[in-house]
Amino acid sequence: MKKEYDFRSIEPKWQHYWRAQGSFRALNPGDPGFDPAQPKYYVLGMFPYPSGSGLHVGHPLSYTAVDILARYKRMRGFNVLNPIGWDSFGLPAEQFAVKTGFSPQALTIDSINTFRRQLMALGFSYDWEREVATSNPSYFRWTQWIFLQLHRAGLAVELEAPVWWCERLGTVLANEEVSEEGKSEVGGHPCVRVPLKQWFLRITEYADRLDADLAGLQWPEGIKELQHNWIGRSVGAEIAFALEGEEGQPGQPGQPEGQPAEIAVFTTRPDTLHGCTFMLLAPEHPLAGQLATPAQAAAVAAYIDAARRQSEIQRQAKAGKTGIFTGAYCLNPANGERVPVWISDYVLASYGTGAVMGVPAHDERDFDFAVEKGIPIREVVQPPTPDHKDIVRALDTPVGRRICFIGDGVGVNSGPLDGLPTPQAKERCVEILAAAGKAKAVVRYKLRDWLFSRQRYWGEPIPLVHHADGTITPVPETELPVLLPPTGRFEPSGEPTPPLALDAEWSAYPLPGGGHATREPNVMPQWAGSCWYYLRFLDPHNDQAFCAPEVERYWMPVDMYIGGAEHAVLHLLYARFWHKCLYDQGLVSHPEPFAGLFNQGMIQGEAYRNAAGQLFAPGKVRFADGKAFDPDTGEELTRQIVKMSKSLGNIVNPDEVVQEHGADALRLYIVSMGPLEKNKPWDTRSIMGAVRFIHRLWALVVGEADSAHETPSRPHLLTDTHPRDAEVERALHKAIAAVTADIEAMRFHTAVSQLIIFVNLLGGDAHRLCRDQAERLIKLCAPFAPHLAEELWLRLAHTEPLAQAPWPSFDPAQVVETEVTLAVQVNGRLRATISLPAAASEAVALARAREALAGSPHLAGKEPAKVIYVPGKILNLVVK
Ligand code: ANZ
Repeated sequence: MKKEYDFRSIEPKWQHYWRAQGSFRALNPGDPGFDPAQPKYYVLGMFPYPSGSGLHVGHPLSYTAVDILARYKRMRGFNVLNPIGWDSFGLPAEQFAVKTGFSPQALTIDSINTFRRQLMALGFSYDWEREVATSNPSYFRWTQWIFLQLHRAGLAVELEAPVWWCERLGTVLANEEVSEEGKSEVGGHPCVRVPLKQWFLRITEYADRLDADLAGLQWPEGIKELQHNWIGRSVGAEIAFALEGEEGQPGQPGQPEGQPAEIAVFTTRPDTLHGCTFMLLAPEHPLAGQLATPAQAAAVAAYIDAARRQSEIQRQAKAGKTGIFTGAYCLNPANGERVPVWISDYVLASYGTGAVMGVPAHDERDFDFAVEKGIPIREVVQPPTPDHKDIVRALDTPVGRRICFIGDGVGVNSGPLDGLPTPQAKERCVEILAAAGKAKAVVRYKLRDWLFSRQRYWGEPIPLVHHADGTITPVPETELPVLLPPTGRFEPSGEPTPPLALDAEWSAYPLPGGGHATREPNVMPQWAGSCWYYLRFLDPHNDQAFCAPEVERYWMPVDMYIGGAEHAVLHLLYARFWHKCLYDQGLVSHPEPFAGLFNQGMIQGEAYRNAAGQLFAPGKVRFADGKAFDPDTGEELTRQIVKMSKSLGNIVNPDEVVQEHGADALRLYIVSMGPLEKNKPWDTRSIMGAVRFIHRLWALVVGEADSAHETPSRPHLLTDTHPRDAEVERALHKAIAAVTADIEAMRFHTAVSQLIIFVNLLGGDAHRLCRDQAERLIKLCAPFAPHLAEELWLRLAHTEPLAQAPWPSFDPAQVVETEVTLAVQVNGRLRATISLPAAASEAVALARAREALAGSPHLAGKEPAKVIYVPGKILNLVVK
């Protein structure tokens, strides 16, 4: 029989017990036993995408953090909601299905089973009754329902937008399936972007509120800043340039249809209008193809075609600016000058108006373009000093020195704006032009409307129907969910269409009066399901509504949301957007979903390097005396911090760690690695610190007892008669105070050190602990090492589980440092140490020092010439 702690039998025992007892069930208003007086705490870890390869160590880090909070808050008397589910639609399952012939459904179920088993083995206190998966029809029925509410509110619109199309493969591809060079990941075939009708959600309608409401959130400042920049509010003006030959007749009869007589630009620098020496259109601008003069037509068409083959990101990242002159001119509304119209792919069709007034003297991209194309550069804002830091380019040209100054200065060469400082010049310019109907002040956002349709199989079908007359109607709510056809494999059609359109039987939507309409063939993006899952967790089995209103009112908002910083922008912004739409329709009670947010850092990998630079995975290394060696050559190796990667073989599989050391050891180690928010390297050997701590605690409470029998071997812990050690008692109060404060502040690594310090203070002497001290110690450990804590609790002959026991309290009086040790120096040399109250006066300190030094030669009855006293730190006596 084993004499030490046997996590292999004890951990699964408690996992089954908690499950069977429903220890972590959260009660909703209306449930029998629900106590409305209890405060609520909703803690949520970002739910995982159940990939085929199982959990990664990053998952246990954030989920352990969630679990510590959940267990702690439960012990503090909160009604805690700690749910888990699966973000189970997505591209990898579909790609795997196409490759192997398995259905994505079957694959997803397999992956979920693996993830569930792995999370259960870590002892997380989830309410498993609330498990959801976004790919279950009972879930996505409501994703579709919410989409219909957005559609009804006019927030879903159908527009043409480019998709990647690969002629050779005969399919539309996702961005992730196309390389940066515009080749398909499979086979490396060339791809082009072709326009297709797609659905957009009008998130830009909410840009202002998404930006302004960040202020009220308890989120890391860095994440708020990222969202703020992503939304990218910019204040400027829209200015109209008439096309040459069409001045003064916008919208006049006789004008060719659909061709406006002017080009509108968006600018944040209207004050630089007099310095505009060219006009730039995005290749996708409606006028781009129409303006070319006959001489330029072929070159313009070729340029536009080439631009289609590149993504916006590629176009913006390109070194060097390219462009083509259309041969046409427009007129500067400020001074009537002729301005040549160019097309360039550094102008984005989707931002502003898709047209830019080129001001090379004050915009660096325009400067580079003008230099490249030999366009004049005219200074219209004078820098405050000749060597100002905002002068970002300088070039000597045959016609003189030209600079690019992007800062604020004073207007020059600008008629009525001359002499005006930049802020006033901006206002004045818009005022003058607005009076003539040629400009208006506008606010623009970087944020674009959300491209919401995907030409995939493994997603939620968009529940709309297209009719022969071109109208689009929602699928009646009673017909939801719109299910996927049973197979995900379709023969390529040779046309850029979504795969669902190829299933004729599925596509045909029978009309009540006979005949058929066509189902919308696009599916939703993976983001859709995660936009509202935190709401479904509240009421996951409700088949009348996505969530009952009284339940939503009780639990929302989420008090603490924990996940990776990679979701700082898209997921968090999309979820906030949906939530605000639901709020506006009166379907939720609070305008924001996540009151608190915390981003955990990444866990990095380790590797060992030899002199030649070759890297070894930790498993391939021999360790001795705290050093690492190449097992073949004996060469000593140095430790390196690297990314975890399959090729190096240094990916840590949580299953293996649990099998070898147990879930509690993994949990303790993973949160003690360092601050939760920091990136930190996994260190295979350091987990032994956690293992030793567990054994030490076991030995203190149980000793040599046979772990197969639930008997304690520390009889003194079963009675209340064992004497209480005052020093231990004081240290315990300090530990309780510190661990409590650390958990509240999410400093779990220092909380664990407090526990270790306390246990080490006992020096392995179990008899320094009495029963109620052991109990409080076990409770303190419960959030971190719940299996061990639960077992020790049982060994103390408790019949009620620890999971529901109250958190220990501390006496503040015991926590203050009453006595401190003070160094006494004479003429700068340490001569004695004395013990005295921390706040003792100088007179008291001096009297104690005299006592301590009585009879020593250092003071020898002399009166000190000077006394330097820093309470709690030092007493220095200067003796002549
Ligand atoms: C003229 C000008 C002169 C500009 C100058 C800047 C400096 P933010 O602040 O990011 O909103 N711009 C407008 N639409 C564009 C598009 N579709 N693609 C690429 N660039 C575009 O930037 C607004 C500025 O970005 C605008 O102000 C415009 O250039 C450019 F001395 O207009 B500016």
